[in-house]
Amino acid sequence: MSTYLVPDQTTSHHRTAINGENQIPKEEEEAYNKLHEKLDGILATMPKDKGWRSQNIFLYKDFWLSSGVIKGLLMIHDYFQPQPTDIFLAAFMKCGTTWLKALMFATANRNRFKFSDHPLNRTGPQSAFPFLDTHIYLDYPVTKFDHLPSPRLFATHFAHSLLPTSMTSPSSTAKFVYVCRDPKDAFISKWHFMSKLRSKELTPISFNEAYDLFCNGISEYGPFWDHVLGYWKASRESPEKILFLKYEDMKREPSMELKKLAAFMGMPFTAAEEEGGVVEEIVKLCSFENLSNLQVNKDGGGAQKFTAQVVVENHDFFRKGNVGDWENYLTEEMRNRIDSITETKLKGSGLTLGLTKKT
Ligand code: PAP
Repeated sequence: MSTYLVPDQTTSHHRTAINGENQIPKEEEEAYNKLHEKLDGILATMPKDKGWRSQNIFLYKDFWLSSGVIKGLLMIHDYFQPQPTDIFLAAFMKCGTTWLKALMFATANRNRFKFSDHPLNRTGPQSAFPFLDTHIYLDYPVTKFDHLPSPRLFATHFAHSLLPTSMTSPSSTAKFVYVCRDPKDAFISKWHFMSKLRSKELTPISFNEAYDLFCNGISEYGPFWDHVLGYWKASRESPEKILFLKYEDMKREPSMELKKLAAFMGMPFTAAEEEGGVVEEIVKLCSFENLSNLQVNKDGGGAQKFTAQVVVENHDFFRKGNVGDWENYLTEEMRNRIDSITETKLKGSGLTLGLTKKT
């Protein structure tokens, strides 16, 4: 079974068919096979470039994606049925998904679990709710997510424009929480992470090469700036549908940002909860210090299966958790290049990102 449900949450059967265990409906299997043919056809015609983890990534509708997540995207379009109460956590890679996963899960379930014996402390945030991009197909042939409690929570790295309008249109009541980060820190974090995941059969990707690719927008789910701008513009148009957060603000004022998050999710903290210290309890539970020291997040403590080939140790989602670590890696020239791309790309949007010194 997939590991995305915290054990206490529900143990009920949450997929339609599992190899051999259940009968896979014939039509579903045929549709799945057709989708694979479609994927092969699409990949054969798409521009490709160097992947950071795998050999190649493909330019699909203006964003660079691995073949695995393109399959996930096609499936989201073909099979995923959003519910009006769904809340999606969206982010470019390495911008705060792990942290927000913990915060959103703890906030949504704050009346179900005791902080002294919280399931997040046993399972870690990765298992709290599904990563839509790959969990949609992890349970062969298609996961329907029927048994997730309401509101269903999902994470995705897909750009706003790639997702189906059933999820993104302002008329759908499903919500998005988007978290972004200084691109310099996102780059450093991504280089460390992807270097670990990179297939040992491929030559390692050097720091300078990754830097150039990143600046040119070529990295999984990139270009970074287009990703951020898509959600930023949508959040300006429909602030009730998309909450736009910054990692740096959350580091500076976690309680304030958490209150914003809870109100947006439709679950504002009551005066009694605030007086009772619930906000601080959640901040503490979800802090880098607490989560990174859990047994399940230590080296060898547990892992997440994203595809048949990609299994990531929980430990690898925690590195330093700081703002401004880029200063330890980038030369003045490198920093200026990223900052000037950011300035040019975001010009006139009303958004600023990462142009200030370390906080
Ligand atoms: P993902 O894209 O693979 O899901 P994501 O969780 O978005 O990764 O980002 C990981 C970054 O968040 C890491 O940053 P670093 O490499 O600069 O250290 C990780 O350390 C950091 N991180 C993980 N959990 C927390 C947390 N609870 N608080 C603050 N930062 C965190």
